[in-house]
Amino acid sequence: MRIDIISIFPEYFAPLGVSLIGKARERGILDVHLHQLRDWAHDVHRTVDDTPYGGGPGMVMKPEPWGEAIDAVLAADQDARPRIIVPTPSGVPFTQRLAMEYAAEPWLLFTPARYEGIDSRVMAEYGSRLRVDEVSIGDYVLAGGEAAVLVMVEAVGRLLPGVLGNARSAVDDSFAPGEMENLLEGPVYTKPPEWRGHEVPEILLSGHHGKIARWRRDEALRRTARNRAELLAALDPATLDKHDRRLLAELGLLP
Ligand code: JEB
Repeated sequence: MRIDIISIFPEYFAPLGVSLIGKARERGILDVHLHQLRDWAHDVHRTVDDTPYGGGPGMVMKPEPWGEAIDAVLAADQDARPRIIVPTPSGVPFTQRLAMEYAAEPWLLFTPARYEGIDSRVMAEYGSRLRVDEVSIGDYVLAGGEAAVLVMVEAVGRLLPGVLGNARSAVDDSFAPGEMENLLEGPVYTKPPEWRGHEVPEILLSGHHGKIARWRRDEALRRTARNRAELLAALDPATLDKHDRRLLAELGLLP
């Protein structure tokens, strides 16, 4: 997969050289291209922002540098078109489903902004020619889109074939369609079996794989009920077995 990122802070993306994503790049699974937006601002101060039409606080990013920068990225391959992802607090929620959709694309272009965001005509211009998604990573306000891009590249990158070892597979993830959809993962433990008086739950040491799977599912249901009631409400009743129903009834969570 190719990923292009246009930003006034390309140095913000140094973490993409580290750990899982850094390894994926070394191995040629991920090809990341960073671009300085100001390279396409031609005045002496390399200005990328201006005052908002209609008044109000803050500044808005000018369309011309973004247009030239995006055109230059598109020109890198005449035979392909990237999916464009614009982080914004007013976008559609970034979910595991969207991460999986992005992981199936050959080419992504991220356009993290600063100030109050990008002049909306940039999204209109490219939205008429290619797919442009305005996406939010959560209901809180960042100072710019860069951290959101780091989050999305990590969520997408770990789904690419060959990035996670076969020891761990993305099908076990919370939020992934299937078994764990709308279920949080329960607690995890490693050695030693006792630490500062806290014991590892005995069942995990028992070697009874069937009982362990059942215990883990109970813990996942309990944790989901406690931390994310709205996810529990969204559980497909068809995915609940009789043990699930009994546990939820014990917790007073079934009609
Ligand atoms: C993303 C951003 C700003 C109003 C407008 C702009 C660019 N979940 C999220 N929270 N905040 C952002 C985001 C995502 N994705 C985000 C891009 C930009 C915030 N800002 C600051 C603040 N309020 C500028």
